[in-house]
Amino acid sequence: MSKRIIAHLDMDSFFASVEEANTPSFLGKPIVVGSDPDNGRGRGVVSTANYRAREYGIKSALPISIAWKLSEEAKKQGKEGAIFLPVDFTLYNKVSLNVSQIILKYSSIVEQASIDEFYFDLSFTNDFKKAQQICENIKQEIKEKERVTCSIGIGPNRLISKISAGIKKPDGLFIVQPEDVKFFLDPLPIRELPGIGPKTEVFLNKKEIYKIKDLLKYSKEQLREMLGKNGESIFNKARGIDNSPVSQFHQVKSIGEQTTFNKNSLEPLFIHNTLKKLSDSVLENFKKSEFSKFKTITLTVRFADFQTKTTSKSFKQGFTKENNKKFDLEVLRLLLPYLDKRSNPQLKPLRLVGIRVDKFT
Ligand code: TTP
Ligand code: MG
Repeated sequence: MSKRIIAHLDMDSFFASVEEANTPSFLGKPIVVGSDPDNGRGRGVVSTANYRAREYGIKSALPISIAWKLSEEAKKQGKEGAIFLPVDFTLYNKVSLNVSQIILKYSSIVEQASIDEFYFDLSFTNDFKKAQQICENIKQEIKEKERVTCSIGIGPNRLISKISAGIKKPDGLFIVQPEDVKFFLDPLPIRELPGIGPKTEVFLNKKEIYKIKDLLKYSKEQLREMLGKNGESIFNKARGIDNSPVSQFHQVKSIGEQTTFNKNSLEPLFIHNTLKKLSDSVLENFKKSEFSKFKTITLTVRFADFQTKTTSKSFKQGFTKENNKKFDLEVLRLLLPYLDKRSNPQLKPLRLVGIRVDKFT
């Protein structure tokens, strides 16, 4: 078997970064996404904070009231107070989907592991240098299109790629070659191993096991005795062994692209040309997929004032990979009402258009 090359991509301070990218006035500000702080009386927790807000000690799972206090203290020191925002899953899901589409252009085997994490298989490159170049391209494209950063780890299996993705956050790229796995893992705290949570960590610390190399002194049987079923898997992980494949089980359910104009516009020719480029690219991606037809087209427009509208239309017969003309025509039909008073009564200029296809067969 030729060597495996697996990458893991994790978005940086995902919810907060997306919020920051979506509202120009938030740019560069400390941002906290989570429950309502209610002037310090709020009862929920922080979902995430961007890296600026993390400088104040604000992070995921911290009570929102404490986050509020930390922000107030920062203000007293003359620093900028944090912007507190509620969770907007629809928005984050959309970006997550866009990110998956970008990765799919570079690898056909992509597994979504959570809203902001993806594994993808780059074994076809048969070369870590080439895999690195691909990952740099992916990072660049995400930055350009979604205006957010991510961190990627590359390794000989999922385990190593996942751990290495966290090494250089934010906006990092870290590569662990097969011959460096031991050198990489040995000094890391045991908590870095997926499967060792806070309780197991405390339990193992009591046995003087702190670093991954400390685990190497124990046999499979001893670890099984200490940790039950999980012990055997920890034995393998401590040695960097992980043969699990990247599974496409979590399949991409739709293909779409969107773009924000450099300048707001209601110029029919410009908007149509922009949309045509997007729909060409969507169709290109669809042609690369294993599906034969899609049945639904969704158009998204965002007005200058950020109001966002979508129109979906389903077609019984669906579109095949050859239906280019018909597809273009239907996209245009969805767009036209937004260019006049039918769906845009105040004739507001647009700032973004997007096109998405789904309901695959
Ligand atoms: P993470 O990838 O764990 O965190 P993150 O992307 O915010 O930051 P990092 O740069 O360290 O990767 O989680 C992804 C998203 O999941 C996060 O943006 C918000 C959500 N989340 C919660 O809602 N609660 C939590 O406790 C955690 C950890 C994450
Ligand atoms: Mg993340």
